[in-house]
Amino acid sequence: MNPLGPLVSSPVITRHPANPVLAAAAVPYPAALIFNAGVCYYQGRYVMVFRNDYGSLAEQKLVGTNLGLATSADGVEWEVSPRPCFELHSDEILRAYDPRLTVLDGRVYMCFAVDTRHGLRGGIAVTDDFEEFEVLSLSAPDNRNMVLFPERLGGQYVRLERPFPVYSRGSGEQFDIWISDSPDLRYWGHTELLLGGEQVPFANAKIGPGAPPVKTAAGWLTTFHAVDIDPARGKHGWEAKWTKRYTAGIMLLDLDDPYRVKGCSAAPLLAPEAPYEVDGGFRNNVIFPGGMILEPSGEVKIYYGAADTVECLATADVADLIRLCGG
Ligand code: BMA
Repeated sequence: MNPLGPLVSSPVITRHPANPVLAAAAVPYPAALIFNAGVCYYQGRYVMVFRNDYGSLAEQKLVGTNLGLATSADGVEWEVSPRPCFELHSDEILRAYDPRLTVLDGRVYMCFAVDTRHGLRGGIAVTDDFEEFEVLSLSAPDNRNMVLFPERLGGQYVRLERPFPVYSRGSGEQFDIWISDSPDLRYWGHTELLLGGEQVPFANAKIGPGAPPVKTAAGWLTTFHAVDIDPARGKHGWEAKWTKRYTAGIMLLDLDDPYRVKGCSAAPLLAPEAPYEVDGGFRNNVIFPGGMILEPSGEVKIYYGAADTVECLATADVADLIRLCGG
């Protein structure tokens, strides 16, 4: 694979001056890394479910993962609930992480990744109050980064996902974004390739879905993450060697037929540049977008985990994002 060299963020994006908008210090229970959150607007409040890898920041040691809950009146200042809201653990299931939230028919659906002893699975749960969650389905391994559309299309629920076809795609991590539909959120099929990693000029390895799509007149707008690997990269975080960089891209899917990509940004929407993205984190150079809210004003709030350590916010104008996708 060819190293890609420096990548910069699109001029249409503005990092919020309050970044990081959420970090471990604001969490009233054991917490170390707060990142890769799902965000939605529900019953008059912004709601965030965030990943909490707990342990010790000072000792650079992690012992477990749960999901925490935070709410906000403005999407910038967050108040964290006193207890974590979701955790999966059994003899088979090691942990659930990387939540994404979709409001659909007045309920909140949460997609999440699950590490199990026999592979990585994508889960879907539903809640009305962020206290009780009903797990509706867990995919076959290996699959994760699932995001659910906020509407049924042609009567079907639709999700984006990212399976890991190791055996057939050769060595390395050449993984792509796929799309499936379902009559009931439990049984998924009609699976097709949506976007191949080779179509993204700022990836030389895997890509995967980001935040659940938002509806615009031009189409479904959705972020994705793109990974490039440079074997020459050395220590960029806690580990001895971290050769990956994660950037965020944006694409537009056809409104009636989301199996059709209308356009995709040719350059990153967000590339790691700010201090909290490139320095002092668990894994530096990681931008992992998991939440996207379209405001009535046309402002788009994009929430992303930075350096696998803190949660951040960037904004852009919806018309600019559509233009980046060639729309
Ligand atoms: C991916 C996932 C994400 C994480 C990213 C960078 O494979 O594990 O949760 O943010 O790697 O470490």
